[in-house]
Amino acid sequence: MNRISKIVITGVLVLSVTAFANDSCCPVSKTSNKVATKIETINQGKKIALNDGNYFVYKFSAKPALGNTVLIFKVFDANNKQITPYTIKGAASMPSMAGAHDSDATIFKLNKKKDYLLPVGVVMQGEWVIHVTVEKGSTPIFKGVIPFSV
Ligand SMILES: [Cu+2]
Repeated sequence: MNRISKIVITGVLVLSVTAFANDSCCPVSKTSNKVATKIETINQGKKIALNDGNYFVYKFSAKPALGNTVLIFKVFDANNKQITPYTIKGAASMPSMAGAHDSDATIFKLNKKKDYLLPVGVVMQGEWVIHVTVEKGSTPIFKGVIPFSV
């Protein structure tokens, strides 16, 4: 093998390795719009990864009790900057009382602090769930369920 072809081959290898490295460094590209295929049970205060490299955390405004409580979502990019690129929807229900007090999927409202807020009306004691969907454009990139008891 002469010197020139060695250089050319090395160059091609370096290029392909670089391309591969880029892929493996960022498996979730900013432009991916992958539809969520499962429903994850998510915990208050934990970082929950989205499939585009961003993440969110949630909490309740206060420990859920009879009456109104507010579910608060905060979304961050990979640099921990708070962002608001999504439509987030939530629907509360009691699994043991199918249909009895299910709320329709409601869009979280943004406040000035860039928090996503969803008021949740708790009308009786027992086990509740809130099904949440994070939509990017019209693609549901995340589906989760938040169980809580009152
Ligand atoms: Cu009930």
